Amino acid sequence: MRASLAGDEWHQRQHSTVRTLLCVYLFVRLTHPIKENFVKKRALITGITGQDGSYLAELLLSKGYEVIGMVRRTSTINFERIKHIQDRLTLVTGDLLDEVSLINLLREHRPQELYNLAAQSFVQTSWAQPVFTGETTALGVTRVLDAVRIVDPSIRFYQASSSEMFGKVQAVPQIESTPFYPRSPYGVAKLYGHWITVNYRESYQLFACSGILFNHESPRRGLEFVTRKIAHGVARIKLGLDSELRLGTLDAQRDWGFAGDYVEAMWLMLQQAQPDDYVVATGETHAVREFCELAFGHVGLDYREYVVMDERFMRPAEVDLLIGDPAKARAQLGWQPKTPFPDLVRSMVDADLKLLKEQQ
Ligand code: NAP
Ligand code: G4F
Repeated sequence: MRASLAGDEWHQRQHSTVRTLLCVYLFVRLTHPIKENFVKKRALITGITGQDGSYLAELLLSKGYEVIGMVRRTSTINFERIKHIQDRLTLVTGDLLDEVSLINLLREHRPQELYNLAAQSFVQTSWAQPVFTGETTALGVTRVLDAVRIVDPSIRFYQASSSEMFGKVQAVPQIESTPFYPRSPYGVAKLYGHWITVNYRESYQLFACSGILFNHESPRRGLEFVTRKIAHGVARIKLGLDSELRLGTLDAQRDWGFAGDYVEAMWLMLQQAQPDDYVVATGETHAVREFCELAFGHVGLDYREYVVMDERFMRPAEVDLLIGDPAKARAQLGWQPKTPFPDLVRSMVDADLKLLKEQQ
């Protein structure tokens, strides 16, 4: 009887100790939440000063990421597209041509995600500078991947691949398994970047994804690309600053989407359980001529009165037709484009009209 009472007392004491410890634990958890809950995810973007880099940086900031942007040294600073968010970014110097700079950046900043958007991205220039294009757009990808492998193979990696890899059309619409047939030094370089991404995934088990993105545009597009060239040209003609717009072929067809929609697909790829490759497109195609028709039409003009064909803008080999099927991205990432083609065209013309009026 005495032994059983002592046993009861012992149990009661045990319960009370457990209760006290539980209360202390709950108090500490409530007043000092675990640090991990507050640790921001950190992402590194190469090519942050470009069109896509600026939209991706905005997206990641809105999701609470700490964003590190890699910029290359230039004689004049070129932060036009990111100046509105610059105080929320950490900008660091590095170059795709210099692997040491990439290794040092990863060692110092320890990102969990890396978006490799930097490239010599203008197709026409790739014929004039094929070696430079290969160094940057092809070998640059190996340098970044190798830096990841050396410093921290757990970093999730996104490679900005391109529908230019499909080149000479082998099937319509193009999907992930459509055979590639690039038609420019740029397309060839991107194809190398795509396969080295797949190879590092399979060789070193890196979480490496290749996003095969079709053309995506915005008011932040570089002035040399045809959509922005047309939007800007239309605005200049409308304001009486120019009387004609000189272009190459009007027959080429592209699957044009809005860049702001496409960066979301990049992010989604790195949030999946497994790394994979995805086509990102609208599923619609339009000729350059249709872009002209809509853009000029938006300000009440007829493109046929202003557009002049100019041999200088013809390419040694052309990609005649691109149209992607984003079914895999829709099914697995839950991604779909939100911006209709006519809205995209009109928004680009309106933005250039506004810009030029502000400059007047
Ligand atoms: P973009 O506006 O031309 O931007 C390219 C970026 O790369 C710029 O920030 C540029 O820096 C940087 N860069 C170039 N060479 C570099 C080097 N050696 N080291 C470090 N940075 C360097 O291109 P985007 O339209 O945003 O496209 C982003 C990526 O997606 C590119 O890789 C492009 O090829 C690919 N892509 C684009 C599309 C599209 O339709 N936009 C479609 C498929 C794939 P600076 O500002 O100093 O020049
Ligand atoms: O706007 P573009 O220069 O884009 P392109 O060559 O399709 O490449 C873009 O999209 C790729 C994805 O497929 C990206 F990987 C690449 O980085 C880049 O962003 O030319 C579009 C079409 C071409 O057929 C071109 O020959 O427009 C035709 N075009 C006709 N006149 C012109 C012009 N292109 C340019 N840039 N300038 C012209 O005067």
